[in-house]
Amino acid sequence: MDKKMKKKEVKGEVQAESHINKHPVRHRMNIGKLYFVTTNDNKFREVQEILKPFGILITHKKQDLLEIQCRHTDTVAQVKAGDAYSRFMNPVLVEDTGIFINSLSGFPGVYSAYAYKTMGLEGFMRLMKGVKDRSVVFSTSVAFKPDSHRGFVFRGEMEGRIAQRLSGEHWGYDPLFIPKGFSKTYAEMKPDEKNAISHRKKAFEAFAKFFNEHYCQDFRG
Ligand code: ITT
Repeated sequence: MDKKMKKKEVKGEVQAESHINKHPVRHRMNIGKLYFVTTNDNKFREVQEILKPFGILITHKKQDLLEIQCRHTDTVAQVKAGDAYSRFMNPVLVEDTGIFINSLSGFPGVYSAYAYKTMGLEGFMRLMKGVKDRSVVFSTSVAFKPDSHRGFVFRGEMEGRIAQRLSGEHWGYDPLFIPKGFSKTYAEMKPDEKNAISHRKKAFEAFAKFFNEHYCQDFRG
């Protein structure tokens, strides 16, 4: 990555790193369709809306991807992107999201999907009963892999707290997460309200700026 890009990204809340090699992106290129690979329809819906104002169209590919065990969503997303690229042989976008509860030493973190399926939100409510420190970070890492030898990761985070009771009817962890500066859960917000402030919005906005600066917008979604 060139110095200019690094400096610019470090200033923001998100990271943009080439993990696969250190060559800067030198040329604009027409990348055709951009595949967003996820099994989660809610993610796709949100990301589609977040990218619209940037003129970026995505094509949904529903595919389970390799998810390794490690401590950081950046690494999980990077490996998912490698797997997605080798399956589709096309520029891909993937993401990995985790909710990190401070009083539980970051649990469930990268195991958020597993914990959600096994304990459910009621399980989390039981775990957090009587716990004073309810602070939590929602984190999304987006990995963009335009070709076989480059890869970029962008992260967006939103601090908040675990609600005393579940509220609202959105998907996933939304009914228990109250973002910092608000008194309602993500699930009680309208979709565009959540999209304006969310962890996902921050991560994809960073991706979108990078993409529009370094890659041609001439693709068909
Ligand atoms: P893919 O890996 O196929 O993209 P997934 O749903 O398995 O889809 P993650 O592993 O990234 O995605 O998600 C971890 C968990 O967090 C999972 O249970 C999601 O439903 C949940 N989740 C992710 N983003 C969320 C959000 O914005 N609000 C609420 N829950 C979310």
